[in-house]
Amino acid sequence: MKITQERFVREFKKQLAEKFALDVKDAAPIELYQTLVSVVKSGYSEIWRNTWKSYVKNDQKQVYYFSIEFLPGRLLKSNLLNMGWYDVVDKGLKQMGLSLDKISESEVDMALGNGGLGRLASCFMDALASDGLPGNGNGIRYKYGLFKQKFVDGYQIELPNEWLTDGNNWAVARESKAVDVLMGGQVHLIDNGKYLEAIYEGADVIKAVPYDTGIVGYRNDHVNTMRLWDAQIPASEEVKYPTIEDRRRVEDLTSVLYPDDSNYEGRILRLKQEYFFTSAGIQSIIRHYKKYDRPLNEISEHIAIHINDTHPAMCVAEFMRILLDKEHMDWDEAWQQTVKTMSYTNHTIMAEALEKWPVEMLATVQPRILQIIQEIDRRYALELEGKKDHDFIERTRIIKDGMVKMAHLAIIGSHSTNGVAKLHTELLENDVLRDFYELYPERFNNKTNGITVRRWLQVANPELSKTIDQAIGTAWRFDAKKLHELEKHVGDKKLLEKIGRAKLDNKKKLAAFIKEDTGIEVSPHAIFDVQIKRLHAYKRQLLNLLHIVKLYLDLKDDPNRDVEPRVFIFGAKAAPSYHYAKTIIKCINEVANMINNDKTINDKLKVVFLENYGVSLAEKIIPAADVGEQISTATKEASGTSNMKLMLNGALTVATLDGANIEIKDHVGEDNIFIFGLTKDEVLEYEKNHHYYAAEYYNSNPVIKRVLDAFVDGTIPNIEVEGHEIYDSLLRVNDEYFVLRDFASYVQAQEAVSEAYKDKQNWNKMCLINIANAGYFSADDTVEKYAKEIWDIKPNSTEMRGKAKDVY
Ligand code: GPU
Repeated sequence: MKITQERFVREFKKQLAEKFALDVKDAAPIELYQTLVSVVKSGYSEIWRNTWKSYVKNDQKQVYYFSIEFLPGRLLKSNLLNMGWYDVVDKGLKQMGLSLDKISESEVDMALGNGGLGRLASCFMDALASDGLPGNGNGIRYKYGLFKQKFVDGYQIELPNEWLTDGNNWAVARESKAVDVLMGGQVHLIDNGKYLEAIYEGADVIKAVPYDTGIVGYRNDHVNTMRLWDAQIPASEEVKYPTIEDRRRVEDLTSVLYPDDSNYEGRILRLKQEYFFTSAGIQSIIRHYKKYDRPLNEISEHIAIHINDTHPAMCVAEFMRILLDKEHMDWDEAWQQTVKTMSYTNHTIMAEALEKWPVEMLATVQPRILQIIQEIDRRYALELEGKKDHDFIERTRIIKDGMVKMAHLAIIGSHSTNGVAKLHTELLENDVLRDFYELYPERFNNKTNGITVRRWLQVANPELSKTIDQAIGTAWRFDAKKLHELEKHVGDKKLLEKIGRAKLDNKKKLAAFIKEDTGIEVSPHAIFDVQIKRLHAYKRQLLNLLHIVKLYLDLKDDPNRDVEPRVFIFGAKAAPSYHYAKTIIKCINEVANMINNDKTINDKLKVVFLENYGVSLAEKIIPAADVGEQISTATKEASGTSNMKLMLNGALTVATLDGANIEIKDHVGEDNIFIFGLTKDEVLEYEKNHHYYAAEYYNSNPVIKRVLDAFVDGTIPNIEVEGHEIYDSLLRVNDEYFVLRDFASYVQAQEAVSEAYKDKQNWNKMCLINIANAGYFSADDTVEKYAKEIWDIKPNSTEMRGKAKDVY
C-alpha cells in the first residue's frame, strides 16, 4: 500500500472509529497503539500473502530456522522503518497531536528468549526478510515471556511476564494449520508385510496451533513468517481431560520459557517443549511439501532446516520418523535426505550448557523418537567399526552411559556445524569437537554472528543516524558495510563534533530515564560505562565491580583526586536458580547504594543497576554508551552481540580477546579498542596444568587485598553473607574465571580509557572508527553467508538492498 500522510491519518481515524468507536482525543494509549498496529498490518498483509505465493510459484527452496527462543522486542517502529512508513506515520501522528514514541511505549516487549541466542534468532529473522530470502522461523509461543525483574533490598525478585494480557496484536492464529503432536505412551513396531508399522498406545495427543507473525523486510516488498506454536487440547480428546488440572497439564506445555541462559536444566517439561515445537514444525513442513506432489527423496533440494543450538536437535529424529513411519521410505534414503536437510549452530563450549538427556526421560516423552535415536547411534558406531578405535567411537556416539548427547545427534544428523565467531569455531574444531572435526572436516564452518543495523542504529539512534546521513548519504541504510565510508572523514572536525553532540543528547535522555526510574542523578558529562548482558560468572560482572570498588576506595583516600567522572551502568538478569549470579546482583546493588549516597566523593562516581534489562531497555542504553564492557574470560563467550551493538553506536570497547571481540579488534585496530587480560592460550594452559593460585594475587597485590577485604570487613554495608560468598569464591574455590589474574591488567585498560576521554576530539575519532567498522557485523551479511554456504537458498526479491528508492 502506498502511503501518504493524509491517507495514513484518514485510515488511522477510520480504524480507531471502527475498532473502538472513539475519536483520537478520547482514545487511551493502548487503544491508539492497537489501532496503529492494525493500520500497519493492513499495510503489509497483501505483501505477506504475495511473498508466500511467490515461493510456491517459483518452487523456491526455503529455510526453516528452528529456535526455542525468539527475542524480537517491540515490533512497531521496526516494522514502520522496514515498510518505509516511519516518517510519514511520525508526521501523521504529530498532525493528530499524538507521538509515535509515546504510542510505541504501549507495546509490551515480545520477550520469548533469555539473551544472546534468542536475540540472534530475531536479528536473523529481520535479516532474512531484508535480504529477500525465503526464511521462516519456527518456535514456541510461550504464554509467559522471560520473567520481569525487580530489586527489593538489592535482591532480584522475579515476577511473571504476562505479555499476552492485551492480546498480541501482530500474530495471526491459524487454527486450520494445526497439527497433532503425540507424546508419551508406548510404541510397538509391527511388520505388516510391506513395512514396519509404528503402533502408538496410550499416547497423549496434543494439538499444536500456529501463530504466525509477519517479518517485514527492509523496503523490498518482502514479508516472511515467524511461526510460533501453542499447545491445546484437541476437541476429540477433551473427555480425557475432565478437570482444570488435567487441562492445565497440556496447556502448561507452552506456558513458560525456561529462564536459563547458557545453562542446561534437565527437566522433563523442557524436553517436552523441545519435542513439541520440533514435531509440530517438521510435520507442517512435510505436509506442505507434499501438497505439490513432489518426490520425497528430493526434499533436501527444496527445504533446509536449521537447528539453532541443540534444543531442536530432535528435528533429526522427527524428520526420520515421518519419512520412515508415514512415508515408508527406507532407512538409507531417509537418512541421506535428513543429513542433507539439517544444519546446526553451536553457541557455547561450556560443559554446563551442553544438553544431555537421560534415556528414560526420552522414553517417557516420545518412545519412537528414542528408538530412532538408538538406531542412528547403532548405525553410527557400526559404520565406524574398524575405521576408528574403540575409544573414539565411545567418545563420539550419541548415547553413552544412559544419556543422549544432543550435540552429537545434531552433528551426526546434519551436513553443517558452525560456530558463531572465529575463535569459537577454532575451539570447536581443535578442542571441544575435535573428534567430529577429524571425522567430518567438511561439515565444519564459521559464521560470525551479526546484528540488524536497522533496529540497533536506525530505530534506536535517530540522532546518530542523521549525522551519518549528512556525512556519507543514506546508502548505508541499505548496505551497512557502506558505513565504512565514514573512515574517509576521520579528519572532519565538524563531523566529530556532531558525533559527540548526538552522543551527549542520547546521554541526556538516558540520564532523564535513570532519574525517573531509579531516582539517581547522573551527569551526562561523565563517562557512561555500560555492561549489559545476562548475569553469569564467566561474563565477569564481578571484575567490573571490583574495579568500581577500587575507584571508590581511591576517592575515599583523596576526594580531590583528578579523575574523569564515570557512571557505571548495569543491566542483567540472573536465572532464578543461579545463586551465585544473584549474589553478585545483590553486591552490585549495595555497592551502588554506598557510592551513590556518599557525598564526600563529589559525584565523581555513580553506579546504576537498571531493573528488567531486555531489548527495549537496551535500545535506550546503547545509544548513550561511551564505553562497552566485554570482559568475559577468554574462551568462554562464544561470540557476544552486545559488543557489536555498542560499537555501532560509537561506544569504545574494553575487551578481552574473546569471542567476536577479536574480530572487532581486527577491524578497528588496536588503537581504537582497550584490550586486556589473559589470551585463549594462557587460559587453556592454566586450565590444563592447574597451576593458578588466586590467593597469590590477593597476598601479593595490596589493591586486590584491600578491595576484597571491603566485601567482608563491613566497608560495603548489607552484604554480610554475600560478601563472604564472593570472597570465598575467589580465594577458597580458586576463582574459576581468573578474575584476580586479570584484575591488574583490567585496571590498566580502564586507566587508559580515562586518559583517552580527556581528549574529546580524539575520542570522537575513535568512536567514528568503531561506527565505520561495525557494518562488518551486519546480520544481513551473516545471513547471506548462511544462505550461500549452508542452506543453498536464493533471494526471490528483485528489489534488493541498495536498490530501493531513497526517500530520506
Ligand atoms: N548463548 Br548455549 C545464549 O544466549 N544462550 C545459550 O543458551 C547459549 C549461548 C549465547 C552466547 O553465550 C553468546 O556468546 C552468543 O553471542 C549468542 O549465544 C549468540 O550466538
